[in-house]
Amino acid sequence: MTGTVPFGFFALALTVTSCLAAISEVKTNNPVTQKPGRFLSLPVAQKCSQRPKEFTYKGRNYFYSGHTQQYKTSKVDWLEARNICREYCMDLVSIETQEENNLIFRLIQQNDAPYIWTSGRLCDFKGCENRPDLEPKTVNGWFWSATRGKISATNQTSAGWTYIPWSKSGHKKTPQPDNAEFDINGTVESCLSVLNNVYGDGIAWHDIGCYHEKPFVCEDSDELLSYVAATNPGLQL
Ligand SMILES: *[C@@H]1O[C@H](CO)[C@@H](O)[C@H](O)[C@H]1NC(C)=O
Ligand SMILES: *[C@@H]1O[C@H](CO)[C@@H](O)[C@H](O)[C@H]1NC(C)=O
Ligand SMILES: [Ca+2]
Repeated sequence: MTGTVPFGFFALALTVTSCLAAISEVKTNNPVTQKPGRFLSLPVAQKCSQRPKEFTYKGRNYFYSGHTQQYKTSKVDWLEARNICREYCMDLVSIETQEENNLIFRLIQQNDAPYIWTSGRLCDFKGCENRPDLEPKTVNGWFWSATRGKISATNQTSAGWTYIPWSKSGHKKTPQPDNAEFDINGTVESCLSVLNNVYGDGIAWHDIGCYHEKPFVCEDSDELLSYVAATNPGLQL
Protein backbone atom coordinates (compact mmCIF):
# COMPACT_ATOMS: atom_id res chain seq x y z
CA MET A 1 0.00 0.00 0.00
CA THR A 2 2.67 2.45 -1.00
CA GLY A 3 2.12 5.94 -2.30
CA THR A 4 3.07 5.18 -5.85
CA VAL A 5 0.03 6.78 -7.46
CA PRO A 6 -0.05 10.37 -6.27
CA PHE A 7 -3.37 12.12 -6.41
CA GLY A 8 -2.63 14.67 -9.11
CA PHE A 9 -4.89 17.33 -7.77
CA PHE A 10 -3.06 17.22 -4.44
CA ALA A 11 0.46 16.91 -5.86
CA LEU A 12 1.79 20.29 -4.84
CA ALA A 13 5.19 21.74 -4.15
CA LEU A 14 6.47 21.85 -0.58
CA THR A 15 5.74 25.48 -0.05
CA VAL A 16 3.27 27.32 2.04
CA THR A 17 0.94 27.14 -0.93
CA SER A 18 0.72 23.41 -0.39
CA CYS A 19 -0.67 24.05 3.05
CA LEU A 20 -3.08 26.61 1.73
CA ALA A 21 -4.04 24.67 -1.38
CA ALA A 22 -4.69 21.62 0.78
CA ILE A 23 -7.48 23.59 2.35
CA SER A 24 -9.60 22.90 -0.72
CA GLU A 25 -9.53 19.28 0.36
CA VAL A 26 -11.64 20.12 3.38
CA LYS A 27 -14.56 21.45 1.39
CA THR A 28 -15.93 17.97 1.21
CA ASN A 29 -18.98 16.51 -0.36
CA ASN A 30 -21.39 16.07 2.43
CA PRO A 31 -23.14 19.20 3.67
CA VAL A 32 -25.08 17.10 6.17
CA THR A 33 -22.02 16.07 8.16
CA GLN A 34 -19.57 18.91 7.47
CA LYS A 35 -19.76 22.07 9.49
CA PRO A 36 -19.12 25.01 7.17
CA GLY A 37 -16.01 27.12 7.34
CA ARG A 38 -13.66 24.53 8.75
CA PHE A 39 -10.18 24.39 7.32
CA LEU A 40 -6.96 22.45 7.65
CA SER A 41 -4.68 23.88 10.33
CA LEU A 42 -1.17 25.10 9.61
CA PRO A 43 1.72 23.87 11.77
CA VAL A 44 2.75 25.87 14.83
CA ALA A 45 6.55 25.99 15.07
CA GLN A 46 6.75 25.85 18.89
CA LYS A 47 4.30 22.95 19.05
CA CYS A 48 6.26 21.11 16.35
CA SER A 49 9.39 21.54 18.40
CA GLN A 50 7.74 20.11 21.50
CA ARG A 51 5.50 17.51 19.88
CA PRO A 52 4.79 14.28 21.75
CA LYS A 53 7.17 11.50 20.63
CA GLU A 54 5.73 8.29 22.05
CA PHE A 55 7.56 5.96 19.68
CA THR A 56 9.52 6.06 16.45
CA TYR A 57 9.13 3.89 13.37
CA LYS A 58 11.21 4.26 10.20
CA GLY A 59 12.42 7.64 11.41
CA ARG A 60 8.99 9.11 12.10
CA ASN A 61 7.51 9.87 15.52
CA TYR A 62 4.03 8.78 16.54
CA PHE A 63 1.73 9.27 19.49
CA TYR A 64 -1.62 7.94 20.62
CA SER A 65 -3.90 10.69 21.92
CA GLY A 66 -4.91 8.55 24.92
CA HIS A 67 -1.30 8.64 26.11
CA THR A 68 -0.98 12.41 26.28
CA GLN A 69 -1.93 14.54 29.25
CA GLN A 70 -3.83 17.00 27.08
CA TYR A 71 -5.85 14.53 24.96
CA LYS A 72 -6.07 11.61 27.40
CA THR A 73 -9.88 11.52 27.29
CA SER A 74 -10.44 13.45 24.05
CA LYS A 75 -12.66 12.14 21.29
CA VAL A 76 -12.85 14.36 18.23
CA ASP A 77 -14.15 14.17 14.68
CA TRP A 78 -11.82 13.28 11.82
CA LEU A 79 -10.96 16.82 10.71
CA GLU A 80 -10.40 18.02 14.27
CA ALA A 81 -8.08 15.04 14.83
CA ARG A 82 -6.09 15.92 11.68
CA ASN A 83 -5.83 19.52 12.81
CA ILE A 84 -4.59 18.65 16.30
CA CYS A 85 -1.87 16.51 14.69
CA ARG A 86 -1.02 19.12 12.05
CA GLU A 87 -0.29 21.86 14.58
CA TYR A 88 2.47 19.50 15.84
CA CYS A 89 3.87 19.06 12.26
CA MET A 90 2.20 15.66 12.28
CA ASP A 91 -0.97 14.31 10.68
CA LEU A 92 -3.24 11.35 11.31
CA VAL A 93 -1.40 8.07 10.82
CA SER A 94 -1.09 6.66 7.29
CA ILE A 95 -0.68 2.88 7.29
CA GLU A 96 1.28 2.03 4.14
CA THR A 97 2.70 -1.38 5.04
CA GLN A 98 1.68 -4.50 6.90
CA GLU A 99 4.53 -3.95 9.36
CA GLU A 100 3.20 -0.48 10.20
CA ASN A 101 -0.32 -1.87 10.41
CA ASN A 102 0.81 -4.55 12.86
CA LEU A 103 2.42 -1.81 14.94
CA ILE A 104 -0.84 0.16 15.07
CA PHE A 105 -2.97 -2.94 15.74
CA ARG A 106 -0.60 -3.84 18.62
CA LEU A 107 -0.84 -0.31 20.03
CA ILE A 108 -4.65 -0.58 20.00
CA GLN A 109 -4.62 -4.07 21.51
CA GLN A 110 -2.11 -3.34 24.28
CA ASN A 111 -3.97 -0.23 25.36
CA ASP A 112 -7.43 -1.63 24.90
CA ALA A 113 -8.28 1.40 22.75
CA PRO A 114 -11.84 1.11 21.38
CA TYR A 115 -10.94 2.70 18.03
CA ILE A 116 -8.70 5.34 16.47
CA TRP A 117 -8.80 7.68 13.49
CA THR A 118 -6.30 7.25 10.65
CA SER A 119 -5.74 9.68 7.74
CA GLY A 120 -7.56 7.31 5.36
CA ARG A 121 -10.21 9.10 3.29
CA LEU A 122 -12.53 8.27 0.46
CA CYS A 123 -11.93 10.45 -2.60
CA ASP A 124 -15.56 11.49 -2.95
CA PHE A 125 -15.27 15.27 -2.96
CA LYS A 126 -14.58 17.98 -5.56
CA GLY A 127 -11.57 16.96 -7.65
CA CYS A 128 -12.40 13.26 -7.48
CA GLU A 129 -14.80 13.31 -10.42
CA ASN A 130 -13.85 11.96 -13.83
CA ARG A 131 -11.19 9.66 -12.40
CA PRO A 132 -11.78 6.21 -13.88
CA ASP A 133 -8.74 5.00 -11.90
CA LEU A 134 -10.72 5.59 -8.68
CA GLU A 135 -13.68 3.47 -9.78
CA PRO A 136 -15.43 1.68 -8.32
CA LYS A 137 -14.95 4.09 -5.40
CA THR A 138 -15.58 1.48 -2.75
CA VAL A 139 -12.67 -0.59 -4.10
CA ASN A 140 -10.23 1.95 -5.61
CA GLY A 141 -11.33 5.31 -4.18
CA TRP A 142 -9.41 5.34 -0.90
CA PHE A 143 -6.19 7.26 -0.12
CA TRP A 144 -4.11 8.49 2.82
CA SER A 145 -4.82 12.22 3.20
CA ALA A 146 -1.60 12.85 5.08
CA THR A 147 0.64 11.60 2.28
CA ARG A 148 -1.82 11.59 -0.64
CA GLY A 149 -0.79 7.98 -1.33
CA LYS A 150 -3.33 5.64 -2.83
CA ILE A 151 -4.74 2.82 -0.68
CA SER A 152 -4.70 -0.51 -2.51
CA ALA A 153 -7.91 -2.14 -3.69
CA THR A 154 -10.06 -2.84 -0.64
CA ASN A 155 -11.30 -6.25 -1.81
CA GLN A 156 -8.06 -8.18 -2.18
CA THR A 157 -4.78 -8.89 -0.41
CA SER A 158 -2.23 -6.28 -1.58
CA ALA A 159 1.34 -6.93 -2.61
CA GLY A 160 3.51 -7.26 0.50
CA TRP A 161 0.56 -8.16 2.74
CA THR A 162 -0.64 -11.57 3.95
CA TYR A 163 -4.10 -10.40 4.99
CA ILE A 164 -6.76 -7.81 4.12
CA PRO A 165 -6.80 -5.17 6.88
CA TRP A 166 -10.43 -4.21 6.19
CA SER A 167 -12.94 -5.95 8.45
CA LYS A 168 -14.93 -8.86 7.10
CA SER A 169 -17.93 -7.65 9.09
CA GLY A 170 -19.77 -4.59 10.39
CA HIS A 171 -23.24 -3.14 10.84
CA LYS A 172 -24.56 -5.10 7.85
CA LYS A 173 -22.42 -8.17 8.58
CA THR A 174 -20.68 -7.69 5.22
CA PRO A 175 -17.04 -6.83 4.45
CA GLN A 176 -15.83 -3.24 4.84
CA PRO A 177 -15.99 -0.69 3.40
CA ASP A 178 -19.78 -0.98 3.45
CA ASN A 179 -20.97 2.65 3.66
CA ALA A 180 -23.55 1.36 6.13
CA GLU A 181 -24.59 4.69 7.63
CA PHE A 182 -25.57 5.91 4.17
CA ASP A 183 -28.28 3.26 4.08
CA ILE A 184 -29.50 4.35 7.51
CA ASN A 185 -29.73 8.11 6.94
CA GLY A 186 -27.65 9.22 3.97
CA THR A 187 -24.41 9.94 5.84
CA VAL A 188 -21.46 8.84 3.69
CA GLU A 189 -18.80 6.79 5.49
CA SER A 190 -15.82 8.67 4.03
CA CYS A 191 -13.19 8.27 6.76
CA LEU A 192 -11.05 5.29 7.78
CA SER A 193 -10.98 4.18 11.40
CA VAL A 194 -9.39 1.14 13.01
CA LEU A 195 -11.99 -0.40 15.32
CA ASN A 196 -11.22 -2.79 18.18
CA ASN A 197 -13.70 -5.64 17.97
CA VAL A 198 -16.77 -3.39 17.82
CA TYR A 199 -18.59 -6.00 15.68
CA GLY A 200 -16.95 -9.10 17.15
CA ASP A 201 -14.55 -8.84 14.21
CA GLY A 202 -11.22 -8.28 15.96
CA ILE A 203 -9.05 -5.24 15.24
CA ALA A 204 -9.72 -4.12 11.66
CA TRP A 205 -10.29 -1.22 9.28
CA HIS A 206 -13.75 0.31 8.79
CA ASP A 207 -15.23 3.13 6.75
CA ILE A 208 -16.97 5.46 9.20
CA GLY A 209 -18.82 8.77 8.99
CA CYS A 210 -16.24 11.53 9.50
CA TYR A 211 -18.37 13.29 12.14
CA HIS A 212 -17.91 10.47 14.67
CA GLU A 213 -15.69 11.39 17.62
CA LYS A 214 -12.71 9.16 18.35
CA PRO A 215 -9.22 9.14 19.85
CA PHE A 216 -6.48 9.28 17.26
CA VAL A 217 -2.87 8.42 16.34
CA CYS A 218 -0.61 11.15 14.95
CA GLU A 219 2.46 10.48 12.77
CA ASP A 220 5.23 12.91 11.76
CA SER A 221 4.43 14.72 8.50
CA ASP A 222 7.56 14.99 6.33
CA GLU A 223 5.91 17.82 4.45
CA LEU A 224 4.99 19.93 7.48
CA LEU A 225 8.32 19.27 9.23
CA SER A 226 10.24 20.34 6.10
CA TYR A 227 8.16 23.46 5.81
CA VAL A 228 8.63 24.46 9.45
CA ALA A 229 12.34 23.59 9.33
CA ALA A 230 12.80 25.78 6.25
CA THR A 231 10.93 28.73 7.72
CA ASN A 232 12.41 28.49 11.24
CA PRO A 233 16.19 28.09 10.87
CA GLY A 234 17.78 26.55 13.97
CA LEU A 235 14.49 25.29 15.42
CA GLN A 236 14.96 21.95 17.16
CA LEU A 237 12.55 19.44 15.63
C1 LIG B 1 -12.40 -6.35 -6.63
O1 LIG B 1 -13.23 -5.39 -7.25
C2 LIG B 1 -12.94 -5.16 -8.61
C3 LIG B 1 -13.77 -3.99 -9.08
O2 LIG B 1 -15.13 -4.20 -8.83
C4 LIG B 1 -13.21 -6.43 -9.40
O3 LIG B 1 -12.91 -6.24 -10.75
C5 LIG B 1 -12.33 -7.54 -8.83
O4 LIG B 1 -12.65 -8.76 -9.47
C6 LIG B 1 -12.55 -7.70 -7.34
N1 LIG B 1 -11.56 -8.63 -6.81
C7 LIG B 1 -11.89 -9.58 -5.95
C8 LIG B 1 -10.79 -10.49 -5.52
O5 LIG B 1 -13.03 -9.74 -5.56
C1 LIG C 1 -27.47 8.75 11.31
O1 LIG C 1 -27.62 7.62 12.10
C2 LIG C 1 -26.63 7.46 13.11
C3 LIG C 1 -26.80 6.09 13.74
O2 LIG C 1 -28.09 5.92 14.23
C4 LIG C 1 -26.75 8.61 14.08
O3 LIG C 1 -25.80 8.49 15.12
C5 LIG C 1 -26.54 9.91 13.32
O4 LIG C 1 -26.69 11.01 14.17
C6 LIG C 1 -27.51 10.01 12.17
N1 LIG C 1 -27.17 11.18 11.35
C7 LIG C 1 -28.11 11.98 10.83
C8 LIG C 1 -27.59 13.09 9.97
O5 LIG C 1 -29.30 11.83 11.05
CA1 LIG D 1 -18.52 0.84 7.61
